[in-house]
Amino acid sequence: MLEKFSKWKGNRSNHTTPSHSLDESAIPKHVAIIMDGNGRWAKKKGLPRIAGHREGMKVINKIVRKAIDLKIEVLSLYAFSTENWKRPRTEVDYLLKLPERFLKLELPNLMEENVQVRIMGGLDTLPEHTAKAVTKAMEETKDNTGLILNFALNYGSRYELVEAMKQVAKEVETGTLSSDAITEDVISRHLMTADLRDPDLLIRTSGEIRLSNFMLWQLAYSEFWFTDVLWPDFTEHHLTEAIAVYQKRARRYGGV
Ligand code: V07
Repeated sequence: MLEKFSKWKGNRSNHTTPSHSLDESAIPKHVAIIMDGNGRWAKKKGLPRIAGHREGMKVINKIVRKAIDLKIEVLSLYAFSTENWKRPRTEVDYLLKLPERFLKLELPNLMEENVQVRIMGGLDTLPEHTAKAVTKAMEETKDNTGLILNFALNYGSRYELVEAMKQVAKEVETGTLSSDAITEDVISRHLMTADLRDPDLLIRTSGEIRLSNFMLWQLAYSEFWFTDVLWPDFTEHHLTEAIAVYQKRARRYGGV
């Protein structure tokens, strides 16, 4: 029981970890974040949910800057899930304007900082204005060699797996692949993260302890860090703390 509690101790957010206490040789290369708690943040302040989403968008810049500082290679952010379509129409409409808004403000800075923007998720069922804005960002930044900023937009992991299985089945059907040759690697290479390494660290804010259909296959061996902090209140210090906890665990279990 004591062991159980000591494991959870590391999850408490005191945001006191200074980044200089991190081991620079053991920074997670791929960090994935479920940015949860925007609506709750707004409710607590007596504001409409969309005010929480807007505030949550502002946090992304700070975290991207910090990820660059720390030399994280890939930052995956869960922006919009396939389940999010079930939200009220006005909220969905607002959410799907955020990619354009974000990119209008930030694309020049992201270019400046050599960031490569990627999207994983179904672009075909998004409003045209959203799909256009993100496609433009991907094209403009495709040759950048710095941080890969990978937005999960209209993404669902089971859907991703179904699509991958369909492609694999097609290759078997047409004879380009034998069913005996299907390996974990073959499946991985048919996912939307085909050329990305698996996340080393998953962060979820706002106190929910579940994956909600996010990168189920890719997170098989990742460390998880959960915090009660709501996404609009998340700072670079929380990211540092999550990485400090990740490093302690990696030392304990030997090898990253
Ligand atoms: C969204 C702000 C962050 C908190 C979580 C929900 C609301 C940035 C983007 C985005 C997406 C693609 C892209 C550039 C930016 C975004 C949605 C929601 C749907 F290429 N924030 N953000 N997209 N929120």
